[in-house]
Amino acid sequence: MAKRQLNRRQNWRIEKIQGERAARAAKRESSAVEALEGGDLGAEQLGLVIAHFGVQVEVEAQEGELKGQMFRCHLRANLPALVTGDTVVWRAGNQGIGVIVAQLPRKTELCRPDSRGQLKPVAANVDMIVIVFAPMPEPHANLIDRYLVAAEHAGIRPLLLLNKADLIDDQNAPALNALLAVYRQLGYPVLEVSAHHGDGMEQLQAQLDGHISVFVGQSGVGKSSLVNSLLPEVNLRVGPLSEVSGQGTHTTTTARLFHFPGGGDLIDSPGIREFGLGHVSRADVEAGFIEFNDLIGRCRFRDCKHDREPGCALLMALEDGRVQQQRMNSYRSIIASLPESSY
Ligand SMILES: Nc1nc2c(ncn2[C@@H]2O[C@H](COP(=O)(O)OP(=O)(O)OP(=O)(O)O)[C@@H](O)[C@H]2O)c(=O)[nH]1
Ligand SMILES: [Mg+2]
Ligand SMILES: [Zn+2]
Repeated sequence: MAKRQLNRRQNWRIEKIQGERAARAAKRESSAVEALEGGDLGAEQLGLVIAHFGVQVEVEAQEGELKGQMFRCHLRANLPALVTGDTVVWRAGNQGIGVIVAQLPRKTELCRPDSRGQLKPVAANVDMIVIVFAPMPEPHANLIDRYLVAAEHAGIRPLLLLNKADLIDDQNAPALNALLAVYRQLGYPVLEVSAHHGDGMEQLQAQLDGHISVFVGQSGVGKSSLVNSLLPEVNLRVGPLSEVSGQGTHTTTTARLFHFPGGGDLIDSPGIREFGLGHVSRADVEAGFIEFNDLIGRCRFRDCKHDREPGCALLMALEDGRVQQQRMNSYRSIIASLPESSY
């Protein structure tokens, strides 16, 4: 008990210190904005958020004389958190630093919960989510399925991309082929490429042309390497896998948007360790498993948990192969990880 109280007191202190620090930063920020607004600010104009750095964002001018140029901007205090891909109204300041005045409504929003389980948008206005995986680090079907649920939930088209095809060998091929077969059978588009050797990169470019896409996936699967291969002038930092764990080393720390010369945009995002789905309900998860669409609502019991109930439409479909075992396992693990209130 004493220990728990101590922990609570420690937590309280940590939260207090963090709160004070955030308040000081906000105060500094608002006086910076006030100073700017007191000076000569340019006319309101449209901008695109290219990247986010703590309390500032990098904005690309979308119209007028400044079109295509980049500006660091402060945020007015009343604005919601902005993310890469947001369109904004901003005003240029005198020392190359501007002010964001408003955020335009998002067409789409890809979210994931942060380490405290709070919902955070990762990218705005994308129309394609490219789920990248590789032979190394070893792919997790469950993570891919979580991204698919998030994509279906957000109404964003997914593309499954196996990178590092040059690392496919006799050892890992059977498992990789089985994994790809699961998604091909569901009708999801699947591509195999190698950022290093260039195989499949033209097909990938053809899929990306004219779209606003975001690369997501585990750290170390080669998202930034793919951007470098598609846009050689970009030259992003890439990092080796850890020799100890074989996992990625979290090289990219902030999402960033790039334009394709022929039209379309691409957002590189930081890799993740795990992807919770705290913000979706059981019904959302079921809707995210597209092969369940014809089955949901056909179980004998209305509140069927598709566990071992008699007359369960999902279990029958599992039996005769219309639902694949691997997907059923993912479904169960995702449901088990949801907060109890969403059951
Ligand atoms: N063999 C091989 N290695 C690759 C390929 N693409 C990337 N890599 C290597 O994989 C490692 C990770 O690449 P990154 O591009 O940094 O991976 P990332 O997904 O951006 O990682 P985070 O930024 O941490 O999320 C680097 O050592 C790359 O050289 C590929 O096609 N083949
Ligand atoms: Mg990266
Ligand atoms: Zn059922």
